[in-house]
This record gives sequence, C-alpha cells and structure tokens, in this order.
Amino acid sequence: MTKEKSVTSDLTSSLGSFTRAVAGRSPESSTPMEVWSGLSSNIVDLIADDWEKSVSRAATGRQQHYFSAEFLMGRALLNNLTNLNLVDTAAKAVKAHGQNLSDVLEAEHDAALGNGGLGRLAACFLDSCATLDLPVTGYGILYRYGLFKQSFEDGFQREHPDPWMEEGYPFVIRREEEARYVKFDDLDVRAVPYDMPITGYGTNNVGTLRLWKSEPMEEFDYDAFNSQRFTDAIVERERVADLCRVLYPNDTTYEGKVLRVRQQYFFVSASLQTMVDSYIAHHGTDMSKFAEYNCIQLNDTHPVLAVPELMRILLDDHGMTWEDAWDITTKTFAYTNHTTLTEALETWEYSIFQQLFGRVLEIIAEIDRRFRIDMAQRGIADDRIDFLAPISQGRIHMAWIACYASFSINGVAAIHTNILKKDTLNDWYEIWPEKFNNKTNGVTPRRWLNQCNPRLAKLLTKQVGSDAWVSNLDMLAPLSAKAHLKSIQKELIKIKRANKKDFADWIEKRQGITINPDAVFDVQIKRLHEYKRQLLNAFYVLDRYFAIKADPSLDVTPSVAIFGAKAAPGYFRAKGIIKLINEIAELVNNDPEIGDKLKVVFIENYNVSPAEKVIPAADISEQISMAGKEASGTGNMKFMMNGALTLGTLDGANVEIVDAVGEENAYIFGATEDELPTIMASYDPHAAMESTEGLTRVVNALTDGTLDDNGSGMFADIRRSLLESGPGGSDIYYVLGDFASYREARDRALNDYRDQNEWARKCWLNITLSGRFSSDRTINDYAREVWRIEPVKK
Ligand code: AZC
Repeated sequence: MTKEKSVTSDLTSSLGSFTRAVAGRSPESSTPMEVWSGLSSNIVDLIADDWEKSVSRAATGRQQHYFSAEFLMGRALLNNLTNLNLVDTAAKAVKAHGQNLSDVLEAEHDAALGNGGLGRLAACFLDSCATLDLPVTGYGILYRYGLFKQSFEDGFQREHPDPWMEEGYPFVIRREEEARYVKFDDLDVRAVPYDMPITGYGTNNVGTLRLWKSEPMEEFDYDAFNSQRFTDAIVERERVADLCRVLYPNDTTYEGKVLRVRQQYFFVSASLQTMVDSYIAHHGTDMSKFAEYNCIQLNDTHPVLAVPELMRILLDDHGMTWEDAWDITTKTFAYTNHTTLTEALETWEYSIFQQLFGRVLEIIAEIDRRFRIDMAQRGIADDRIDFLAPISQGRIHMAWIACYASFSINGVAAIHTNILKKDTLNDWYEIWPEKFNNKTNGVTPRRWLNQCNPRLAKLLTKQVGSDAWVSNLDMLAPLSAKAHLKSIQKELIKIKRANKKDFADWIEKRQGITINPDAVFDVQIKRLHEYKRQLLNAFYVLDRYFAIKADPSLDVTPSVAIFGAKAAPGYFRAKGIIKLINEIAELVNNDPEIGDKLKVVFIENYNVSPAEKVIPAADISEQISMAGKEASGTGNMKFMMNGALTLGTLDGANVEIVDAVGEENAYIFGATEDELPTIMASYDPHAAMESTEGLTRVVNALTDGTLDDNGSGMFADIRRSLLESGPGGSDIYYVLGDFASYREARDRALNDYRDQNEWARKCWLNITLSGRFSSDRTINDYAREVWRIEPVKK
C-alpha cells in the first residue's frame, strides 16, 4: 500500500519554523537535538488532524484497552517518518538547513519505559493496532526515569539514571483537562495523562498510548507554606511525584515494593476512570453494557488491580449489585501470562493493601469469600481452594485474581501455553479449559525490517513489486521459491555485508572496538538471566579460545561473539556473568595470536536503538535458553526476519520458527522440555563436566587465575552455581549438560557459513517465511478471538 494521504511534499520551510520556535535560533545554528525537537514537532503537527479524527471515530463503538506497566517504545522520530513515507523528504529538509538527518536521529533518547520482551511486545502491538485500523488504546505510566543506563567499569555493570525526557519530548502531549484523581488511604494524587500518537503504515489511522503522570492535588499546601512548614510542603509534593519517578528494573523476578504497588493502582485506577467517563459520555449512565463496548487486556499481572478497582467503581460509584458488577467485570478482562518462572508471579503482603487501599482490599476479600464458595460447590478439595484463593497465607495473589476474573487466559507461544495448561496454571485449566488460548507473539515488520534494514526492505519491495509486504508480511512467502537463485543469494550476501560494515563502524565509533565485517556475527541480545544461558555462550567462546591457543594452525571460521544485556541491579549472579563476558573479551581481544579468528563484543547499554543496528548485521541468532523456560522470545523473530539463522533450543517460539523454516534451516540442539524432568532427576553436573572434552578446563578458568573478577567473588559464585549441590547450585539450567550438543551445533553453523551461497539460501528462507511472526498476525488473532473488535472504517 502506498501512502493515501498527501503530506506536505517539502518540509524545508516548516522545519525551519518549528526549529526556530523550539530553539530560538535558526536551524543552521541549532544543535542536532534542537533540530530533532523541531522536526518531531513538525511531525506531530502533520498528524494532529488525523489523530483527532481517529480518537473520535474509536470512541463510539467497541474498544480495546491494553493495560501495561511497560511500553518499551525506543525512538519515535524515524519510526514516524518511515510510517508516513517521509524519510527522504525529511533528509532533504534537514540538509537544506545545513544539518544531517542521521545526526538528528541519533540525538533522540530512547523511551525505555520497559525492561525487555514484555514491554517491547506492548510497543509492537500498538504499532500493529494502528496499522490495522483497530480501535485500541494503550495505558501505562510516564516514568521520569526509564530503564537504567548501563556502563562498564573494569568490566562490572554500573547503573545510571535515564532522565529520557528532560530535554523535552514532543511526542507526548499533556492533556490537562483529562486529569483524574486517584485516592490512596494515606495520599491523594492527581493523575495527568500524556498522550503519544501511534502512527500506522499506509493508513490515516493514528492510535494513542496514554501515559499517566502523578502530581500533587494542589500546587502548594499554602497552610503548610504559611505556617513555616515550607520544607514539609515540598517533601509532600515530592512524595507524590516519586510515584512515577522510576521504572522498576526487574525482569521476570518479582519485588514486593510498596511504591510499585502504588504505581500499579495509580495507573489502572486513572485509566478505568477515563474509560468509564467515556462510556457514559457515549452510551449513557446505564453501566450494564460496559463490557459490550470495552475489553481490557492485562499485560501480565502488573495491572491486575484493575479487577477490584472496576468492581469498586461499579459498586460504589454506580450503585450496582455485586452480581451485576461481577458479571460485567468477568466479561471485561483478558489476561496474558508471560512467564512460567514462579519467582515472577506477583503476590503482595496483606498488610500493604491494608495500609494503601482498605476499600480495594475489602473487595478482594469478598472476591475471595465468593471464590471459596464457588470452588467448594464445584467439588474442589479444600487445600486446592486455599492454594488458589485470591488471599492465602497472608498474601494477595495477583495471578490467581487474573485467572479467576478473566474470560481469556493466554500464553505467548504454543509450547508456553501448553506448559501453562499442564503445569503453572493447571488447576485453572482443569476448571475452565475454555478460557485458555494461545497467542504466539510477533514483532512489527515496520520497525524491525522496513525501518532498521532499508537495504533488505528495498530488495523485498523490488521482488514483491510493491511495498505491500510491509503491512502484509505473508506476501513474502511465495518468494521463498527463489531461495536457490544465485542472483538472490548474491544480493542478499551484499546486503548483509553492507549491514555488517555499518555495525562495525558504529561499534568502533561507540566503544573503540575493531571487528572484521567478513567474520561471522554471532549475536545474543536479551536481558541477562541464568535461564537464558549467556553462560553457555561464554563457555563456548572460552573453549574456542583454548582450542586456538593449543593449536594456532587450527582452521577456524573467523567469528565475533556479540553480546548485549542488562542485569537487574540486585541480581548478583547475572552481574557476575556480565563481568565474566567482559573478562573473556579482555583476554581474547588482546591476544595477538588470536587476531581476527575470534573477537568478543559486549554492546554497552543495550536497548532498542542498538538492537536496530545489530539485528540487520547478524548471521547467527543465539536463542539458547533451557528448554521450557523462555515463554516465547521475540528477538528470535527479529533475527529471522533479517536473515540470521537460529542457533537454539526447542524453546518458546523457536519451536514455531523451526516449524516454519524446517530444521535443516536452523541449528537446533540441547535437551528438550519433555526430556528434562527425567534428566534433571538424576543429573550430576560434575560428571557432565568431566565427560565433556575441554569443559573442565573452561570451568576451572573461572577460579584458576586465568580470569580476574577483581576480588568480587563473582566467578567463584558462578562456579558454585554449577558444581555445588543444594540451593543456588546444582546447575539447574543445565549449562554443563547441554554444552557438548551446543558446541557441536555452533561449530557446524560456523563451518556451514563458509559456503556463502548455501548460507544465503537458508537466510532467504528465514526472511520470506517469517510472515507468521509479524505482530499483525498476532493482533489479528487477538482482535478476532479475544477482543472481538473490527477495524474502524474511515
Ligand atoms: C517475557 C518473556 O520472558 C519472553 O519469553 C517473552 O517473549 C516476552 O515476555 C513477551 O511475551 N517476560 C517478561 O519480559 N517479563 C515477565 C514478568 O514475564
């Protein structure tokens, strides 16, 4: 589809005006950041009318609301320019003012309002909803500080605040008149929405992400001010502002911080209030049809307080009976689970709820009371009931409230949904099998192919005959028949080589590391977690290093092991693995005997923007979690779309990737999810280490002086995690057990890479068969099967 709308063909003069307004000087003498602000404001100006129309069109019919504590948006300007087909126009306009578009784009801060997969998924979903003309609004929190900035000092991770919008951010608009009040028992807060326009591709439809900011009820407490309690008044103001100050940096682990539960209640209460007000404005005060017009997707358990809060609004503000209110509530909510790791399931201490919101707790207690009666009538045993109840053992169980109140419960890949059914949520599945469904994740091909890999996008457009594939990725499938063509292979090799050169230049400039673009780029980018097994990858690198040292004449395919990962600040072992990879890099990269044969790069402060640079340049996609642990993964899909081959376990969406391309077009290794319970029952990590050639040498390197952890004890801790028995040890992620099989697969991939044409053939198959991993497919499935919404026609 080509752009239907006729946007200003020449931005030159408007860019001049907008930049002058922002910077107070000519664009020629402005900084790239100021030109970025000017150009961004100019884009908001261009889409404002369409946005206004889209919002009012959506308000009248059935709407979907996506509640998420995280939206990992990344940069907005290039994404909007690409969607509006204005990249070349903008480049010309910027150039006409003596500036350079890529410098301007690089000035933008990432909106890192998320930790990893869960938050980025929410961002991809919004892109698809806008592109598909679906009436969907996202709701979240305007964190002042996004995910911490990471730096390395002596190879250790250090965390720094990320004040991402301190220099101004034109893509959120404060809607003062739509402010709401959120009441806690000990605090009243004003919630002010900041709306972000979400442009679609090939459509005039513009979606909305509404991010709430907390503010004091009044500018100043004048009494306190006048009675010379000035500082108390300021402290009170800060207490309120604190609420939204920071995104909690934990990924797949749960932290019971009072401030976090405040954040959760704050944004769901404010969001529900605007939904209810909008319902009343369009459909009147009879609330009985609320669920016919509204559906809410709960992105994990973080927004689950919306369940008792909607009950509270219906009961207290609208005088409904419990039965009627519960009927509406249970028709409104749908819940997505993102992990099987039990440490991520949120439970809150009863006393916290008592302190913060007594009325909400009363409602949860009533849900609990009725739940127990309901279950008893179904003949469920008392101990099961007690386990599954919203309140048990002095804690509130958010996932159980979600399962009880939602009409739909979904996992994020086929294998994950099956694990939920047979294991994590088995009790719920037995009671309500019909609530369960799978929605395999997807990623937006706009950002993750069209925008980040323009060379490949151009080739695909040429091959398809139009850019229609950008919003219908299945259109690439017929092109898979061309995989054997030398002409295609040649073009693909050329594109990949150019992308690798770009990445090599970028990383050299950014971190001062020189890498050879002709080496294999082997990439693992994701949060640092033991289950994701960055350690397995690091061990491979060490093993290879020792092998080359032992025999310098060894005929190896030159490769670069590229890592990107942040560890939760309190996750000692994950930080130890970061330090370890940095020490391995130090050892390997500075050894003249190794040269280009092996290099290690750790991308500092990995985030959405660095991902956009490295994914188009990758040859091998490392997806090596212990089988059964990675719910889906979405990086795996981005790599596939950009022509990297998966080196992975049969875990998460890897299973479906292999299903799409065939096992011969990926490198699959390791114990499977069905095998692991038996294996782990009698697993002896010592024996696994000793029976795997070279592995003892690698493990010993942790503590024999080969690698230095600066006396932190981190490397000994890693060794203990593998070899010591008992809690914290026993190699529970089966690193040593899977090592031999991993090494074999990775060696084979490196060897296969030498046949460039054959490799390119496989890459082409991966690219052209990636249609089902477009988030458009995922969103269409949600829209049809869960949300029951239709595109809103213009
Ligand atoms: C992640 C999963 O770990 C990842 O496998 C999945 O692709 C992603 O969600 C999107 O569904 N989970 C999280 O980021 N966080 C939590 C709390 O699960």
